[in-house]
Amino acid sequence: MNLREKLEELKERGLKEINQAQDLKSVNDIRVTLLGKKGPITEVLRGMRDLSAEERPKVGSFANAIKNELAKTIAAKVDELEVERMAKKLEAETIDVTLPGVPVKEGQPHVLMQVIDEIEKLFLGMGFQVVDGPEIEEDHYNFEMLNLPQDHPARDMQDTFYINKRLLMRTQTSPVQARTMEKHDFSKGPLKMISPGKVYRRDTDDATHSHQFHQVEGLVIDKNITMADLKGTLALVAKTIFGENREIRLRPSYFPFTEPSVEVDVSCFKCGGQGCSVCKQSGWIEVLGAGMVHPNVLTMAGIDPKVYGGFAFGLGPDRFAMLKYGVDDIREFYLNDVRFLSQFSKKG
Ligand code: 2U9
Repeated sequence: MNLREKLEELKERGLKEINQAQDLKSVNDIRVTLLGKKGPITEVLRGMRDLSAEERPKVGSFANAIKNELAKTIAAKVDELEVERMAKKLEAETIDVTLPGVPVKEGQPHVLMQVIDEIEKLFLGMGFQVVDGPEIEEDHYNFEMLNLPQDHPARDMQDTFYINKRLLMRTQTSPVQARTMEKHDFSKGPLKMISPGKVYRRDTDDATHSHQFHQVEGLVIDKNITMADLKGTLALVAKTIFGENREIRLRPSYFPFTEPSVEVDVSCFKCGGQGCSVCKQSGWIEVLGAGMVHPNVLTMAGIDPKVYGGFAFGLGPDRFAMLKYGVDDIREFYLNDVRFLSQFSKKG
């Protein structure tokens, strides 16, 4: 067989193999074996040494034409297989947009946060600021600044967790108010604030006590503040949380940081004041404590009680939520049982 015939045969064999190839890897293997440096065509070309000077260029150009034809066929095959591969891929990845979606379980803020949010919205609307503060607090701000000096008997009611002699888990959010009062610049206007947050008491947990619970305390300090301001503000809180037709009444009480002090009852939202099991037949439910800021508290914060006065109040969102939703055990709020918590979905 002469060189031409050998080349012709290699071409036929190559074309057949290329056309039969099923995937890109096989085509690439064929290319390397057929056209590579150690391949049969190169081998045949080496034999050109023995040809006459007249024959050599002819066979050379014939060999190149074959090489080009094979390379072209390989490129065409590669394109064809690429198109096929892409078509298969697109078919496999087709998304049926008409399939029904997978429902996403939507959560909601914890019921206590919902109550706190509602109170915050109300006070923000009245121009109050919402202030945060540390939960690990200095004895000075938690007690001293609130007219509860060392050994004051009222400290017993707020027994708490001490970190050391100076630091403790705050028993109320009033220290946030004490810190804010100290810094407030009255030339810029009155101080109107609420401080919501977690507080701690060294209590034994039961249906109505938790060692950690929440408070929202409020404070207004300006010239000419009276108990009428206090009563109007708290009536609005009662109506917002417990319903439009609620009324409030004030009873005398005692807190070390306010004088005079009051306990505030709201007319029963269940029976409207007639008497029922919720209000223990009295028509009224105790919901918060309040009073006019004690002159000692103002003085300790560097405010002149002869010029400025104010009112303060404290409420428990836990108690509010228990009343509002008929929850009979405060511990439910802290167990994080989704079956309990999901009942307070805003969507109902
Ligand atoms: C400053 C001055 C006075 C905050 C007040 C109460 C009355 C009160 C409790 C009710 C139930 C909190 O949730 S509770 O445990 N609070 O009765 N709190 S007056 O008086 C202040 C606060 C800050 C500087």
